[in-house]
Formats: sequence, structure tokens, C-alpha cells
Amino acid sequence: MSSIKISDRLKNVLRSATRVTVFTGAGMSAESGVPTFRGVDGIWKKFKPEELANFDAFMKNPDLVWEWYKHRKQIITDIKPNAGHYALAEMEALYRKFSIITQNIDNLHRRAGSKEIFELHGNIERNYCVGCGKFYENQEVTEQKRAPHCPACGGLIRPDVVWFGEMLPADEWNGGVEASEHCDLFFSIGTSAVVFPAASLPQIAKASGAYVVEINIEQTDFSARADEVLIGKAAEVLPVILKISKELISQK
Ligand code: BJW
Repeated sequence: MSSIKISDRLKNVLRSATRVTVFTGAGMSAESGVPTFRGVDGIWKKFKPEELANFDAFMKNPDLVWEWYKHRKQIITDIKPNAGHYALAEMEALYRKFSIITQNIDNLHRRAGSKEIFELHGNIERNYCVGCGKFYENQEVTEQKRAPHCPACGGLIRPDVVWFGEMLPADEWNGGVEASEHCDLFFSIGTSAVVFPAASLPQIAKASGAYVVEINIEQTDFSARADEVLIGKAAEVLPVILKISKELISQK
């Protein structure tokens, strides 16, 4: 943990910043036991996204897609937020404005105690009917082996997540853009930064003048444009950043 080097420049920004925005991807939850999408053990190594994470695939084979999400719901039910999620939740109290924009559907930021969260790709704990739009909690539907049908209209019920080719929820997206445009410090954490439009947010933050820090176990497509890249696990780097932020802010 102590081997992570935080530059003086970042320390200065951590001390002076009032608005901090954090953008997270699957690597954020890796230490909790949620598989990433494109890593060595990534989900897409076993399943092709076009077979599972799009609306046409769901309508063609709803039971297969439902089974896959049911499996992932089970993983998420069984796990807990990690030290990185808890560090971010604690950092929220240190800054005047602190926003989390997440691509993750696992609800772990909320479970760790973070308050301002924009969920760009939905939340696996919710479901809705493709026919009438009625929402269903997981408890109401996950017991079912096959894709469930809506008791109200008979339509298929799907997870409330954003599949390829679908628009992101407007309020969450607009909130995420606003938080990226108006921050002093922006962290891009545990994302390969290849899925758009989400991957444009670090670029928006950079173009708007934020100091942009990437935290990842390896370089990404975005690394060359970041002001600073911290190579390490989110669950190990973030507690170090929290500790330094607390020290710097207490000295102000
Ligand atoms: C660690 C770590 C540790 C590991 N610590 N780090 C150009 C060409 C073709 C298509 C497009 C295009 N531009 C846009 C598109 C369309 C498409 C897209 O971007 N495709 C690209 C792949 C090219 N985008 C869309 O379709 C989006 N909608 C859209 O554009 O609407 C407008 C539109 C409408 C109609 C027609 C056309 C356009 C929607 C995207 C929805 C993405 N959905 C998913 C599934 C969600 C539900 C589910 O979970 O099942 O979202 S796909 C998947 O990717 C998921 C993720 O949120 C998302 C991003 O992945 P993420 O989080 O970055 O994970 P990984 O695995 O890629 O990376 C993990 C990283 O962590 C790695 O870097 C590791 O190194 C690191 N790591 N352990 C720190 N411990």
C-alpha cells in the first residue's frame, strides 16, 4: 500500500480542490469479486456481447439472457463493497462537491455509503417490462428460471441496464456531463475507456480544465491524455488517496 507514489502536483490539487468527480468502471469492483468485461477473466472472454447485451438478443432468446443476468445478480448479492468504495464514500465529506459517475450496475457505491451517484448503465437490482414499462424489484422476479412476464400486460421483463445501441438514461447522463465539466479534479478508475458515450467523460473533464488522474492496473486508451496515471488496484490506491486528502485538508 505504501509503495504507491502520489505526486506533489496531485497533493496540491487534493488540498485546493473543492469539486471532485470520480468516474468508475468494472475494475472498481474487481476486488469485491465482480468479473470485469474485457480483462483476462473478463465476461466477454466467455460470452460475445452481441449475443447477450443487446435488445434484439434478448427478444430472440430471452431465457438465455435472463439466465446470464440472474447469475450476475447472484454474484452481486453475495459480495460486498471493497476498501476503494468505502474510501470514496468517506472522501465525499471532505469536498464541497463530490460526484461519482459509474458505469457499473452493481450498486456497490450506494451500498458503501456514497450519496451523489450517476448510474450511466443502469442498475441490476431493478427490472422493467418491455411492454408497459412497469418496474419490478429483484425479489419479485429473480426466483424465476425463465424470463418472466409482466402480470399487468404479459410483456417480457428485462433488467434495467443499458445494452449496446440503447440510449443512456438522460438525467444520469446529463448529471455526469455536468459533474465532468465543473470539477477541479477528475478520477477515471478501473475502466478500459472504450465504451461510448461514457468514455468521453474523462475527455470532457480534461477539456474543461480539470486535473485528470487515471487509476488502473494497466495503461488504457485514455492514459496518454491523463495528467497522471497511478498504476495499482483501486481498492489499494484509493485508501492511500483518502489518507493523504484527510491529512492535507486538516492542515488547511
Ligand atoms: C482495474 C482493476 C483493479 C481491473 N483496479 N483497475 C463506434 C463504433 C461502434 C459502436 C459505437 C461507436 N461509438 C459508440 C458506439 C456504440 C457503443 C460503443 O461504445 N461501442 C464500443 C464498444 C465501440 N455504445 C453504445 O451502444 C451505448 N449507447 C449509445 O451509444 O447510444 C447512442 C446510440 C443509440 C442508438 C444507436 C446508436 C447509438 C451504450 C453502451 C452500453 C454499455 N453496456 C454495457 C453492459 C451493461 C449491462 C451489463 O453489465 O450487462 O456496460 S457493456 C460493458 O462495458 C458495461 C460496462 O459498463 C462498459 C464499460 O466497461 P468497463 O467498465 O470499462 O470495463 P472493462 O472490463 O472494459 O475494463 C475494466 C478495466 O478495469 C480495465 O482497464 C482493467 O485494466 C481495469 N482493472 N482490475 C483498477 N483491481
